[in-house]
Amino acid sequence: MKASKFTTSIIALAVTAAFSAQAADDRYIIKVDESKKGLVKALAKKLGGELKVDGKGFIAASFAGKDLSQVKGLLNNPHIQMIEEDQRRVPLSVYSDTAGNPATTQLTPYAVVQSQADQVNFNAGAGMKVCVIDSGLDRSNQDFIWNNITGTNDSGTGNWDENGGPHGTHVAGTIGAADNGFGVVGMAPGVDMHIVKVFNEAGWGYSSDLAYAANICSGAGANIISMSLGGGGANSTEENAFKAFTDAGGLVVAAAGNDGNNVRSFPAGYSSVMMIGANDNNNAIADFSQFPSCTSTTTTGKGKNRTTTTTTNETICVEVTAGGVDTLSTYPAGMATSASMSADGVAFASSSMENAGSASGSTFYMGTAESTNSGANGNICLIDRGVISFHDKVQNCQNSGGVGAMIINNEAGMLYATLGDANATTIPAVGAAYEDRSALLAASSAEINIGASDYGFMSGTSMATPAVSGIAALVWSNHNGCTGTEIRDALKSTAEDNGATGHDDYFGHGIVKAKAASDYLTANGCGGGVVTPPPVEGGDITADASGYKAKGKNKVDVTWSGAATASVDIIRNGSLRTTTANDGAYTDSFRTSGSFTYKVCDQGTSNCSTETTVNF
Ligand SMILES: [Ca+2]
Ligand SMILES: [Ca+2]
Ligand SMILES: [Ca+2]
Repeated sequence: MKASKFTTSIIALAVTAAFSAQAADDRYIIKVDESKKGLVKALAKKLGGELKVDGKGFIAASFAGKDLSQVKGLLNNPHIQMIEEDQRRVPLSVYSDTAGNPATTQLTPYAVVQSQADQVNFNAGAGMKVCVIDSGLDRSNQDFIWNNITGTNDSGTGNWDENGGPHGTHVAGTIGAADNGFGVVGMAPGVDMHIVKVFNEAGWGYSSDLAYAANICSGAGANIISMSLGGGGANSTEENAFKAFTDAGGLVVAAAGNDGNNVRSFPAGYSSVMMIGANDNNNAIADFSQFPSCTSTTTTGKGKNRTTTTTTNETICVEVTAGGVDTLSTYPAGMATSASMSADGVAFASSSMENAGSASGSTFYMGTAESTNSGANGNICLIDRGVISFHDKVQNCQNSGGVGAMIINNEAGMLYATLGDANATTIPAVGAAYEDRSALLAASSAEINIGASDYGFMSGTSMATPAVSGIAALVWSNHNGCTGTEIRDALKSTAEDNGATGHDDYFGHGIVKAKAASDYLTANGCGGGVVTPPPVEGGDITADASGYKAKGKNKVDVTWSGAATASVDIIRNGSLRTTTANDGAYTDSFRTSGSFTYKVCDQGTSNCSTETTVNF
């Protein structure tokens, strides 16, 4: 079997506009000559406008009850360049990463919030250990509690703590990056990990490598095996290795694959291994996430006796999903490129376009930057997307003396772009989200940085898999009397249904939720849905119920003694049927058939008789 790693370069943000285009709150943007802005502000105020935003070269104001043409009519002034509706924008992403520079600030990847990992405390004393079978974890990254991490060298792939590409380091960070004020935070921060390096840059491994690795994980005392890898074709040696680990109480988690088709990958396809799909930050399935069928067919007998049986088995398809599109995590030091920016000292999300470096200064709004403008000299250019190429915009900023460029999207979401192959510019340039436009234009200073980073983005079911492994460790650390299979069942029972209603091939049970799973185990015990009812308190009340038919109706005579209150509650099938005088007898009457369980309780208390069942 070829085991190819499951990283995809597809940055497929299918963010179709989901915001309203209607004019909102009678708000308008008025573009003005900056030098005459005070005059226009005074005019707007005089005409009943209420100033909302005082930006560079524009203001935003509300005019109660006025439509666009009325406002244009009111504000007929030569210093006004343009008036347009101030559209209401809402955040498109249900979840997003926190913004900032990970070298100095700890960022929370969106999947942490989406999966409720931030709502459960990791219990470091529980001794959870996750075994990561991947391309090594590079010791150069500082965002790990290295004392808690061990590994196994492999003669074929080299030292486990030297990266064979960034994949394994990224995966490990999603599981257990430390909660320490910088970098990122993992699902189970600081969890013990054992690293088995089965890949190097070439990205190859074999079934036998994985079977061997499973034994190493077992020997290292791991509770969980996390494999962001897979390939086609089952192999009995490999399957037996993971089944043995599971049978011994462990949990094995593996990626569904990134080909966006219904092919079943292995080891995820084995019943003993939990298959993980990837969703994005809008709770949508990743377009690359594989979705094998949950049905399998087996043929028995020969000739006329040949029978084909189709069985449904949810352990051979995707069981749950977690965030795996544009996942921010750890890289070997300096191997990632990242951008960070701030405006008036506040961090904003940004994307790296081109030209490593740092720049800071006053902001200068260049519109769409179709020509040079001496006002940009020494400043950070704020530029709207549109009309000319990104490269030419940055070139015009630079030729104007600008020290850095920020290009703001003209449609919803973050602007991800480059300056092209023939880049002749040298100043750092970043993309910015449309949603931040007003705030950015209102800022008077900005700072942008593009550089080699220890943190970067990857997409793939490879990124969703360690998210689930880490969440399993997090939940399990609070319920460490459970088995891996019980943790697996709890994660499935409490996953948030998405996509087609109910269990489906893409999401399985849905997006994992750590808090819900932990609460579920607290409420139900490790066995989950098998609820052991509390012993029925007989108290002093004894009761009986007998059913009969009369005039086409079902009748039940309930009789009791020993109740202490003036009235008693008659409980039928767990719900209050009536409260009646404590006179020892009540007759219930109804037409529906079925099974009816009665008990009698002191009014408003849980002091009840035992239950008696009557069937019609
Ligand atoms: Ca950290
Ligand atoms: Ca499976
Ligand atoms: Ca579903």
